Amino acid sequence: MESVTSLLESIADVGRDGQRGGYSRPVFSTAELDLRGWFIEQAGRRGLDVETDRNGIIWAWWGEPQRGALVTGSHLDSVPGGGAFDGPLGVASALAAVDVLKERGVQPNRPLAVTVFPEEEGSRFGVACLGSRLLAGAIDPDKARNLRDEHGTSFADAARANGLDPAHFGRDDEALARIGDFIELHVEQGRGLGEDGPAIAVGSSILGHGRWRISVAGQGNHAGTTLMADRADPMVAAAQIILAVQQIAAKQPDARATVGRIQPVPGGTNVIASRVDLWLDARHPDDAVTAQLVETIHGKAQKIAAFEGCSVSLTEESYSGTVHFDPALQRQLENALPGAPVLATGAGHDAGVLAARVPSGMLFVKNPSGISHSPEEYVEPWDADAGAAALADVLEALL
Ligand code: HGY
Ligand code: MN
Ligand code: MN
Ligand code: MN
Repeated sequence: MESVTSLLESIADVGRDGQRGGYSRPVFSTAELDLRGWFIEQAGRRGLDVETDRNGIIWAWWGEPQRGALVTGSHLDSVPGGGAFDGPLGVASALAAVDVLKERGVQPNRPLAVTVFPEEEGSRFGVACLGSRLLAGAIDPDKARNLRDEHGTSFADAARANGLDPAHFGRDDEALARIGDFIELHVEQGRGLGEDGPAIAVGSSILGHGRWRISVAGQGNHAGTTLMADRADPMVAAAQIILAVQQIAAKQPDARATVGRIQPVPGGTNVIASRVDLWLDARHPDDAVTAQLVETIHGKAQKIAAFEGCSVSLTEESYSGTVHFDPALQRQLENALPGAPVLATGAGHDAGVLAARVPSGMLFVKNPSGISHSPEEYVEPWDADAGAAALADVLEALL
């Protein structure tokens, strides 16, 4: 088996982010396209037959594509300045697990496919798990086609420029029928395993999570000629709203709420902004609590905006309810990995989207600090190889 670490080292220079380190590999960027090429080449080396489906998902087949296959995979795109493991670890481990199965002389009783899903992070077009949502019919294809990146390029145009026909986007029952079971191996994001825990955990559920755009409108004006008493400054309102998000979520056990992105319009140093857009990411195990949390935040934002002479609007951009993985499949994973802890995750995954349509499960590999969506994300080489071996054990038990 080629070690997972050496597989990841072979892409270690692809899409490095100069600003904060880590990797920036947005979908259809040169970096992500290079990684797709790397995957296709690695799959070919293992004798897997590669095809890209109408939603841009790559499938690498061991055996004839047919209903009820065993499928494992993850994503290669990243958040801006993301870690080396979020996504690629699952893909590299699947390739290494194929090596192990072949070395063991395993003769699959059903086809096995390794998949790569596009735009899992939603970093370029704003909706996470876009590829798996299209496959599963979890997003209106028209909405997907018209998603735009920060330069105004639509997902349809970007996809078309990369050989896809956006007119064919959408739920693909034939492809879904091919997935008898789906397993995603992923770097752990959080400290469930911690520094001293075992290398591998089995996933149980994914917290419901969504993204909302909060737009604060004020009065654009001159920074030098507008007296402080005469201002309706949306940046001042936005700053208080961001603080309120933290204060409201901190009071709700198990809630997570983040404003990771803020965009003043026009964003000039000597300009009082006309508008400020901020994006809220809110999550909780109970969907009703998330809804309540967002409503409380919206109400507080309206009060803050009014006090600052501004107005505010909140628009939901995407929401995925809490997902519990298939219990029977989860038991099979636990049986194949005796003693592995069972963990819920606060991170969204393609496996979570697919869980609505096919039996899905996850494995997590220890990340000692738990830090993710950051250059400090890390997996020890021996844990990465333990992950691939565990995935191979699971696949062998299911093949
Ligand atoms: O945002 C998430 O939870 C995932 O990493 N896309
Ligand atoms: Mn991921
Ligand atoms: Mn991620
Ligand atoms: Mn994922």
